[in-house]
Amino acid sequence: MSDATIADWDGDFFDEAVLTNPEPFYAELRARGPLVRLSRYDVLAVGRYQETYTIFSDWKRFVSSRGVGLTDFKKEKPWRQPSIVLEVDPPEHTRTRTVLNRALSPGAVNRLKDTFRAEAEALIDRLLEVGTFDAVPDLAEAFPLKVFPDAVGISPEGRENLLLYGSMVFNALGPDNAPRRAAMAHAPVVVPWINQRCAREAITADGFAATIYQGVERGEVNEVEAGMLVRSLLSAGVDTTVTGIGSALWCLATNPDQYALLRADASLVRPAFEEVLRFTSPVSAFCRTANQDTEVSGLFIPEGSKILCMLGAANLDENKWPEAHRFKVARKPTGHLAFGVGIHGCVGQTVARAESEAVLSVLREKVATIELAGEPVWQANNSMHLLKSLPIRITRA
Ligand code: OVM
Repeated sequence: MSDATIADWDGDFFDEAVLTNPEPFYAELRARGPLVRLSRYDVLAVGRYQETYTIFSDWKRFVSSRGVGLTDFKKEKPWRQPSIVLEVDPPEHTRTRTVLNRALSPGAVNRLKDTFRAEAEALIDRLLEVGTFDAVPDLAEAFPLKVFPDAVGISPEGRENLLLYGSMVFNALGPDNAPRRAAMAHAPVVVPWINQRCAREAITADGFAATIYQGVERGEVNEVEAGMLVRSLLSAGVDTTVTGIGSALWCLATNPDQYALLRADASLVRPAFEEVLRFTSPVSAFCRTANQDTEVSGLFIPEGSKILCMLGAANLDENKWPEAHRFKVARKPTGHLAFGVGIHGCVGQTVARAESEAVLSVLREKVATIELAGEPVWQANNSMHLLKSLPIRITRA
């Protein structure tokens, strides 16, 4: 084994100016080598495609059970009871993942497509009447906040808590900075609300949550675990899709030639969304923890090292993606890491695609032009690259 030492860098990913504009950080990270040590946080960081792929897919050496944020669950108490699917390794992971795989299966998601489409039509018809609006609250948040909790099977009231909870979950992966503290301030109200929504008596008879609870009858999970898996859906399914849809609108508003291509060819809806994911990486970074002394690309990684895996940087690596910094709806970026890779790869990606494809399909049919009506504003978040505000103007086709 080679034991070359990983060089230090004092770059600060969790600075609010970097979180809202991460590209320069990503570029410097890739330029500095396969791995760097971020001295401020005493974590390793990886941002080239190949090594990010290697570390993210190797669940034996680089575990999730010690947490996927900066906190090492072996040394510090997590802010909430760990997720029983995200923050575990096989064999525990295999059992819970099976239950989620079934609940979010292609068949289950296919049955929702007509509803997603009808909701997208109703929403975009209303927005065409208005013309100029903020695409973050009025579209990117409005659409998932309607269709996703309906699909899970949770009651309509209090849904604004879902965004507040998502903000806690994703900011909690970072250090104790201002975005994390602002999000956590809502915990006393939001955490009990979420936990109540996950209970068997609170869910509807026909959603993803009901399928998860069928895992109890099948002897795969107990009732407490089923509630925890519903919590996973509510943790991971809202902010991510809000960000994906918002970033799609941002990409199209700022690349009118690419929107014209999409308008001309319905078969580009799916690849266009994959390119949005590659180009913007809604989840910017998750950690893994080295569970043994090991090496990657000839560099020594001591046991216990946290490794910040910069999916956003890997998705912009010029060595993997020619013209990586251009948004091209026809690129078909197979192998992008926006959904992760390996056993922990996004279990809800079929739902995410169905939601975004409903929105993009209706958009390309009904909307002739999308343009900025003001400056886009990004929201500092410790593990997501998301918009706070996107003023746009749309015209009818
Ligand atoms: C969870 C979960 C799963 C994926 C992502 C996520 C950090 C949470 O199981 O709670 O966001």
